[in-house]
Amino acid sequence: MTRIPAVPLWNVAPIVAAALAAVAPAFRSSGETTAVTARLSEWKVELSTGRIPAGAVTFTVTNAGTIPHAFEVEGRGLEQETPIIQPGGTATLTLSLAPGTYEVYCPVGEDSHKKLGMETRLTVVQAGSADAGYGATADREQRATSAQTQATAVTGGGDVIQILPGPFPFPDSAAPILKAFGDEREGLESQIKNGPYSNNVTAISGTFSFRAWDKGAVRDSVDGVAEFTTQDGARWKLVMDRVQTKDVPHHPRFGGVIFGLYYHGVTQVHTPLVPTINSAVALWAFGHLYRNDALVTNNAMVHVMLLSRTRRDGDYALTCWDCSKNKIEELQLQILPGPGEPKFDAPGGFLFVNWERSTFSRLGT
Ligand SMILES: [Cu+2]
Repeated sequence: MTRIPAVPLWNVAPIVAAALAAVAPAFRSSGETTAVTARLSEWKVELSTGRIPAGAVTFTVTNAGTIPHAFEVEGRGLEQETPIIQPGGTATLTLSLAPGTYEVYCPVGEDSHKKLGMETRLTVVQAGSADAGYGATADREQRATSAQTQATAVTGGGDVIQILPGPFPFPDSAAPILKAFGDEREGLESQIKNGPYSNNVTAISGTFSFRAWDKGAVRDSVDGVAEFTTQDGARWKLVMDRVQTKDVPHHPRFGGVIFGLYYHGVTQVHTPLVPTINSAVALWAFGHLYRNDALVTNNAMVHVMLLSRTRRDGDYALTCWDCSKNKIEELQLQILPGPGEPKFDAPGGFLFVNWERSTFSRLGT
C-alpha cells in the first residue's frame, strides 16, 4: 500500500487552535467542554487537535469518505464509539477523559479500516497544564513509521477450477449493499443474474505463482506468471510485471498491493458479489496475456487475491456470504480486457480461475 507521508493541510488547523488556546486559557477552564472535530475518510482519521485538557470533550465527527465509517476512542479502560456514520453524515460523541493517551480509530470491518490507516492518537493532559495544545508532533512521528517494505511469495495449489458466467448465489444479501454503489449499481445487478461470481465451475489444470511487494510510500510491485488450459482447450498464459494504482470509488487499489485486507461482501469495499472475506495478499496488476501462444493484450486488467476459502470441496459452490473466518488458502485470478479492448474469446469474455489450496510465505526484503 502506498501512503504519502506528507502532513495534510488539515493538520494546520491544530497549530492555529493551539496558538489560540495559549493566549486564551479561560477557554480550557474546568467545567468547560472541549470541542474537537474529527474527519473520517479512506483511509485516515484526522483530529482538529491531538492534545486536549482532561475533562469533558465533544467530538464532532464527519464522514468525508465514500463508504460508512465510525469513530471510536479507546484507552484508560474506556471504549466508546459513535454509530456507523454514512458518507456525508455527522455524529457527535461526548466523553469525560482522564489524562493519558487514547487510541482514536474507525472500528468498522473488525478493525480492517484501522489497519488501513484509520487511526490516530489523542493525548489528554491535566487541565491547565502548560503543554496543552501541541498535538501535531506526535502525529507526525506516528506517520513516519509506516514506510516499510513487505514482500510475499504465493504459489497456487490444490484443485484448479474455472468459474464460468452464472447467477450470484446470495442476491438477497448483496441487494442492500448495492444501494451504495451509485452509477455501478445497474452493472452489478446484471452481474447478479449472470456474472463471474457463480457456482458454474469446471475443473481445469494450470499453475500460478508470483511475488508481490508492498513498498509503503515508494511503489508497490508484482512479478508472476500463470499458465492454464481452460474448459474449451485454449492454453492461456499471463505475465504480470506492473501494478494498477489508480483508485476509483468503492475500488481503492491501495497502491497496487496490500497485505491483510477485510473486504468485499458487506464492507462496501470492492464488489459485493464476492462474499465478505479476509485476504492475505490482494493486488491489482496489468498483464501480458497470451492465448495459444498468440499475444491477446499487453494491458489485461488483473485482480489477484489469496483469501479465506469461499467454496466447498466437491462441486466448489460458494458456501458462505460471510467467509471471513475461513482459512486463507483460496487463490483467485481474475483477468479482464484492458480499457476499450474487446472481450476475450472465453465464456462471458473474462477469465476467472481459482487454485483452491494455495500457500504463501513471507520473503526477506
Ligand atoms: Cu472506516
